[in-house]
Amino acid sequence: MGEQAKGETDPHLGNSVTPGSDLMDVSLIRRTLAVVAIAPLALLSACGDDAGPEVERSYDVELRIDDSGDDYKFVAVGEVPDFTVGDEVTFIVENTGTLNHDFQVQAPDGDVVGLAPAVAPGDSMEVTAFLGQVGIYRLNCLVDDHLTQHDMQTLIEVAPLTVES
Ligand SMILES: [Cu+2]
Repeated sequence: MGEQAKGETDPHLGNSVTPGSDLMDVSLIRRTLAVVAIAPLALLSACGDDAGPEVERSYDVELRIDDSGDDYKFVAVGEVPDFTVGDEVTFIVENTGTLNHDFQVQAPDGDVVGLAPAVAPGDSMEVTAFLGQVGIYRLNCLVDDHLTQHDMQTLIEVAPLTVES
């Protein structure tokens, strides 16, 4: 005991310049570090152009299985709303068909933003999804070959926010 480690001073101390950073990044980082050094997440959201995922309105949409002979199709009960970015939608899907179905909400970029496990005929499922992107969302059923063979997919279009008049 008592023997101390020798020769382990760090030769890199004081020489930690990161190569490859462009000047704008460096000055931005320096400035923001001084302000929010402890809260990188706050920094991220503060820098977002679109104010991040904020719920503009919430509503339910009821769906059921098509009863006109196509058991592999979700249809809306009543009027289809004008889906708009920022909407938080609770899809209530009643399995009025004769097969098990599940329900997946897929965003335009491919991310899955909602998923309900399969339910038997007569049961219903509920998924709340935040529609944070403009574009085509896909409502899929992933049970067996429902999507791959029977194209059990309903598309909804999410429109940009418009200025209220
Ligand atoms: Cu299905």
